[in-house]
Amino acid sequence: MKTTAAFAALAVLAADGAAAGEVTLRAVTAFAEGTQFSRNFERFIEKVNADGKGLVKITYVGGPRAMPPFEVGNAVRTRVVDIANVTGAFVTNLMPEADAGKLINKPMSEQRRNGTWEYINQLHNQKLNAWYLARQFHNVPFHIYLNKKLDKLDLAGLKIRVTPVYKDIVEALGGTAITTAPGEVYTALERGVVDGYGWPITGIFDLGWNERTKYRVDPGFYSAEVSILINKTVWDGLSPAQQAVLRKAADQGEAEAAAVFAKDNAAETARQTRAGIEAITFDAAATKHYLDVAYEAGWAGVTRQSPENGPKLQALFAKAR
Ligand code: 173
Repeated sequence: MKTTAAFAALAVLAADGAAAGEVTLRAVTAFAEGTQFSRNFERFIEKVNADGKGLVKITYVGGPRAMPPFEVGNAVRTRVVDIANVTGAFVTNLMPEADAGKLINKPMSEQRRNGTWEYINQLHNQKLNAWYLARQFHNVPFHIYLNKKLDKLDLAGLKIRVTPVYKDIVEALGGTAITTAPGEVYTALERGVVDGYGWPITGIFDLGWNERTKYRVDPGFYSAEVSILINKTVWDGLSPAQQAVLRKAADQGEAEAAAVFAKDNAAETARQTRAGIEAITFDAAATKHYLDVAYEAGWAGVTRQSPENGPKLQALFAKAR
């Protein structure tokens, strides 16, 4: 409590000085520092700090060692921190629809043109008191990784580590879903508490999970979504020049995403093969069934969590295709 109050007091002091001079924003990431899904944010911070001299500066508090990933949404909402790198699956306690980000796999330039960004931003405003500054990562599919071989698409009897991203697909395929933060996956694999886990195509080597992984189910499905959120009160209090510094760094990250991630996806797939991780594949009909189950279960899950906004998001995303 004490720490939280102290964090908040500092943040208020810092941001209220905004228009006058240089504002300092405190940042956290929901992913381990220096790993795949934080590096983009670390580049963003570097750019803001380079371009923003005298206007805006970001202090990087760090990752899950500083704050548990599932608490990051609330920390932005209550201004315990000012700005965060986080995925929708970690903030569903406040915004159930946030998990739908995994189901839209379109460049942000397109989402900003066709109203998708605006709609999602409004939801963030209302539910998280946050401004949806940038989405990074698209075309970075999720996979189910296993330590037991499958001869058909059936997870019955298997315990799979999930977040909201994979819960519906794992259960639709008969598996037992066990929710954990990424920081608990290695130990869960080591102790045999789980037989596998969901994760994107990239990043397992950063976490050492390759040592505990035998198989990857192909193809991948959906796309990783990791976004930069800033407390809305803080955002509204910034001057146009300060906002422009953040905007420019965010735009650069979004624009670079496609090329950078396509390269990373290919490199990490090859690296998994070299590390002895075997792809489990199925024939065309079973593969189609797998993807159909993934998307049907995914949308059904979003609509179950948010009967009001689920169908609206689905319609918007269909338009984006
Ligand atoms: O923890 C997760 O598996 C998860 O939900 C996620 C989401 C985006 C990127 C990486 C992991």
